[in-house]
Amino acid sequence: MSKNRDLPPMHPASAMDFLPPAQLRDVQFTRLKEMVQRAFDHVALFRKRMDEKRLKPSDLRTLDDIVKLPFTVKTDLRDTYPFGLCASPMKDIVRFHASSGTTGKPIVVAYTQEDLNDWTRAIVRSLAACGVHNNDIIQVAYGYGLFTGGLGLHYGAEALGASVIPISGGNTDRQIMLMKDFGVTVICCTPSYFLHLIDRAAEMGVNIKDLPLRTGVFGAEPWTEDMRERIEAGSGIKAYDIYGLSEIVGPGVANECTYQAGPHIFEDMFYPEIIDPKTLEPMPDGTEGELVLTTLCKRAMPMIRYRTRDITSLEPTRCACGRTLRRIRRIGRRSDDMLIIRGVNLFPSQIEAALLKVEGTLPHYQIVLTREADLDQMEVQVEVTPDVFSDEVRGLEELKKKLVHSIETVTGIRAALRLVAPHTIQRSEGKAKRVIDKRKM
Ligand code: DLL
Repeated sequence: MSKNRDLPPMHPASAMDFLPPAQLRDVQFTRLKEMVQRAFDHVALFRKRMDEKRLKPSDLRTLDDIVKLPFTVKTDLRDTYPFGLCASPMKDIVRFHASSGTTGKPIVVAYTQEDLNDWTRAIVRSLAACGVHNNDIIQVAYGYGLFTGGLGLHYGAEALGASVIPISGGNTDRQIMLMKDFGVTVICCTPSYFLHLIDRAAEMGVNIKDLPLRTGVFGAEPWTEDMRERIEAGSGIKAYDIYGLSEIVGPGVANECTYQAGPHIFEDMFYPEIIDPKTLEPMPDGTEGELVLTTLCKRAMPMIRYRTRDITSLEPTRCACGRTLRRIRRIGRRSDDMLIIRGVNLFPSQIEAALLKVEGTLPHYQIVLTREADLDQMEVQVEVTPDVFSDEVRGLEELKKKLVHSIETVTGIRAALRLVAPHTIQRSEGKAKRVIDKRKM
């Protein structure tokens, strides 16, 4: 089968990608004013922060005044759990998604029907930017459910007119069988999972290079140029970077075009800034700092100056594709301790919360991350109390089961668990070293 590498005509939804800069700023400013007014009128926390700064929505005179507005952070979502940041009445909210919070409770995000339509448009633009079109057969192997990856890509791919296989994550052999039998041309999943798919396919006697698959839309976790090269060399496809986060919408905040030169932010919908994470001062394009995003269209849950914790920079130059949208440099690290394991976000404090729910352990634990066959593995080592340690094997097995269950309930991840004797885990003089990350990309 030949791979159709011809680029399709531009999708109408992509027209916004090419707005002249002055026009883009007009759109952004108009939308920003509406967004700020909406948050001020309906979100108590935002109004309180504006009042503390003695600011009113009418104080926004130009787009640059955005820097006067207060920041929003992840703990704001935790503190107002579950619906405290909603700006729409429940009758207008049609969907929730959720992502890991820093402790036992997730953070919740809400969408009106219009929000979902906007998100779908962002995904259509994302897919169209990397040459995906209505003749494509798209395997959506991001998780479906509370995670935004599966459903986000799903509706966008359908709206593009492509044929969607909503297979969700996991079940690798079946993924490979369908990819082959259905003649899948585009796959959406985490980059590490795709590397695993390549290896598993080889074990099954399937060479992905012989299949019609030509494009991968990869994101939800950090990856590198080296990984892109490995993926492309190992599978013969083009690998594109898709970026997003639940708090802002999910996937589709930014996506690479066929030049593969960093994801373009859909700036008419999501206003980007880079700040110094220590001083919180704005930084110019080209300098590395923390990405801050403001939603310009969201109704159910507007996010004003949300600190993503993702470290990147805004490319100072225009992309050769002609899009006026700025690009972010690949996101390699975060300014907080959030880990991403097989695309699932995890804070070490969640593990602590899960362990503390179970009697018999000491508050000394370590999370060891490794990568086997391109898949992340997590082992939690935890010290048990001396009396438990001298208990029979059956008692220890019972405790282990309870801990694994507790971790799974809090984080959604099934970890390997090792009970260790009191005082086995190395003590640190300063901050406890909770995570040993042996994964290499
Ligand atoms: O991961 C949304 C998503 C789904 C993006 C599918 C792309 C594809 P969260 O679970 O809220 O949302 O995690 C968001 O994941 O702040 C980044 O730290 C990281 N992340 C997402 N995409 C990328 C990427 C989804 N392309 C957090 N490169 C973000 C690096 C990424 N990190």
